Amino acid sequence: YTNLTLFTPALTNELQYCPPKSPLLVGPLSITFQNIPSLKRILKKNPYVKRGGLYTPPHCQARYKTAILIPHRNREMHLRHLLYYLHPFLQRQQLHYRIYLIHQAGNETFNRAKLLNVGVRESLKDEDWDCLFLHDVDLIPENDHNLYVCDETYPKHFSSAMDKFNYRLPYWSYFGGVSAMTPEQYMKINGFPNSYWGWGGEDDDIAYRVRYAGLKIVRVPLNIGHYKMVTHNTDKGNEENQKRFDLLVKSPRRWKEDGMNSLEYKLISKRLMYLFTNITVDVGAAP
Ligand code: UDH
Ligand code: NGS
Repeated sequence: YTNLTLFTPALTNELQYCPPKSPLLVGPLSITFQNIPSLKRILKKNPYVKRGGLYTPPHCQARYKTAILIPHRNREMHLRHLLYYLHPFLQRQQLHYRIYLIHQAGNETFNRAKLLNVGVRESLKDEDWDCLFLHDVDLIPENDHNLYVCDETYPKHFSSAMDKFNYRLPYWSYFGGVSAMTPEQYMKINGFPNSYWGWGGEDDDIAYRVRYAGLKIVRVPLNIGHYKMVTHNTDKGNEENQKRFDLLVKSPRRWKEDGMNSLEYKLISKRLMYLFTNITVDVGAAP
């Protein structure tokens, strides 16, 4: 009698877990960049996405909670392409998810890795995410069997086959583009280095950190990890970092001091936009 009264209401209110494999997946997708979709059109196609770019499957209890962190400045058109494809993609995977844009304020040199550290710190204030996706704005996944879920044990590289590299890795230790870690894995490598200003090298440094921390990189198989890149010109304010080779040499000595444990920034705003959460941050400037 006691058991019944205690458990019956809960049973009727609680949704069942989503199936281990989503029945909504379709496999390879056709991605085109001919028209830039308007935000209004993207909104209309995604009526269940809540403010802040948050989604919870309506008919079942999601098995995973994934935060997508996108470093950003001056790439609004790329963002529209990405949101247009990524929202439906993640919904077909029946994930509980939220898309965060980490926007670098001002005109100082761009710092991708530090923006991602900020994204991790800020997004974990909202929820205990199972998985943190570190996602370039110009990469669109081309197959929805590429599940946006972390590997329980190791950092995972997702963009293993990008069109611009002829659907292969550019080199075997490549860790750029799209990767994902559990918060625990991210803290174990002390996050990303804060000291790479401008283009290049930070992703290689992260790959090194994974090894220093006694972990390794696992990858999505090449036939599934297909990504199409929106082509673009070189960005202003993200010129090649001349110090990157020097920083990479010093990486084994620096990784424990430069990362999440030394992260400093000024949060300017956190706004719940219709299709994403916009975290605007002053990350400072290169010394
Ligand atoms: N990003 C911005 N704004 C910028 C620069 C970078 O939003 O001004 C973000 C964006 O999410 C981008 C990511 O940082 O996808 C990585 O930028 P990237 O320039 O390193 O990589 P991407 O693949 O371009 O976009 C490669 C340009 C090749 C430059 C070659 C220099 N030798
Ligand atoms: C390597 C860079 C990486 C970069 C990769 C692909 O050389 O940061 O090329 O670049 N490493 C160094 O510069 C040390 S790409 O073809 O996407 O422009 O991610």
